[in-house]
Amino acid sequence: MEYYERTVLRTHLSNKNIDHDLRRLISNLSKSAQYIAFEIKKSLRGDTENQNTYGEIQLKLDVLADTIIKKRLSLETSFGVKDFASEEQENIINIHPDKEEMSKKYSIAVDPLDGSSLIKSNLTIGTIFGIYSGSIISGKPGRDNLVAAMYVMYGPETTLVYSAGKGVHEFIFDPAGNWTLKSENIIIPEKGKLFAPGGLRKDWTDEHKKFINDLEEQGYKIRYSGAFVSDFNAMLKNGGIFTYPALINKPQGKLRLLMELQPLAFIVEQAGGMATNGLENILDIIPKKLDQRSPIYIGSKHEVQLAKKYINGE
Ligand code: AFP
Repeated sequence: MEYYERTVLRTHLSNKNIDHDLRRLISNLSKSAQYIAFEIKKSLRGDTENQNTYGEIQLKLDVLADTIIKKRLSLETSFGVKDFASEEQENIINIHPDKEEMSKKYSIAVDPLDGSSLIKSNLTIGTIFGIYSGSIISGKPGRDNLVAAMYVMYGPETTLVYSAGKGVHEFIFDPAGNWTLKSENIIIPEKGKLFAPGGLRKDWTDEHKKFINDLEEQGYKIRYSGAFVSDFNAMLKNGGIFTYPALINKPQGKLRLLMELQPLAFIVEQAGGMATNGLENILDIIPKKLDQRSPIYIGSKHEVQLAKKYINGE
C-alpha cells in the first residue's frame, strides 16, 4: 500500500475511540519525536553549531530531547499534564502550573533518548513514553495506572509503536511528514530465537548464568545493541527475550521502572508477551520512587516463563 493511501496516526486514534485528551496527548508527543529525529540527524551530520529548534545553544541530545518534549507539551492549549517525569530530571515537574487541575487527567514518564551513548556510532536509539492516569507515584501497580505507552525509534526509518489498551500498532514517519500506519494489532511470537543478555557476564548471578547458558545451548542468537528500545523492538517483531538482570553489584539492575520498563511491559502484554523482574510481573509492581530500577525479563511468553523458572531456582 502506498504512503498516501495509508491511515495517519490521528485518524487511527480517532477510529479507535480513544479519549479526546489522550488522543491529543499522543499526537503532541508524536510531534516532539519528529523534532527529536530532526535534531539527531543534524547532530550526526556534525551540524551542531546551529541553534536548535527553540533558538537555544546546542545541548547534549538527550537533554535537548527532554527540552523538546517539555516545550511542546507546555504549548498545549486543550488539556493539562499532571506530573511530568523524565530520566533527565531529578524530580517530577509541573508543565502547566496555571492550568485547571481538572484538565490534568494524565501524567507522563519519559526516557527522552534511550541509548544516547550509541549516537556517535549511528546505531538506532529511541524515546520511550509512559502515559499514566492521575499521579505517576500513585500507590497503585503499573497495571492500574498506565493508560498508554509509546516508543519511537530513530533508525533507518523513524517508527512509532503505541498502545492505548486496544492492541499494539506501528507507524512510520513518511516523506510527506505524516505518521502513517505500517502494521496494526502486532502480536509477539509465542517463542523466538533471539536473546539480549544484559550487563556483564562477570556480574551475573548463578541463576541468570544458567538461564543464558540454556538459551545458548538451544542455539538462540544474541541481539544486544545497547539500546533497550531497539533490542525490545527486535524481540517484539521476531520473538525472543530482552533482559537486564539483577547483577551481583546491582541487585535492582539498571533500567528504570517508570520511564522504561512499565511502558514497554504495557506494550508487550498488549502484544501477547510477558514482562517480569524474575519474581513478579513488571506491571504488578507498585512504584515507590521516581528512579526506581528493576531487573527485567521481557518478550515472548515461552522464554520469559523459562527465565522465571531459573530465577526461582525451579
Ligand atoms: P544509555 O541511554 O546511557 O546509552 O543507556 C542505555 C540503557 O539504559 C538501555 O537502553 C540499554 O539496554 C542499557 O542501558 C545498556 O546498558 P549496558 O551499557 O550496561 O549494557
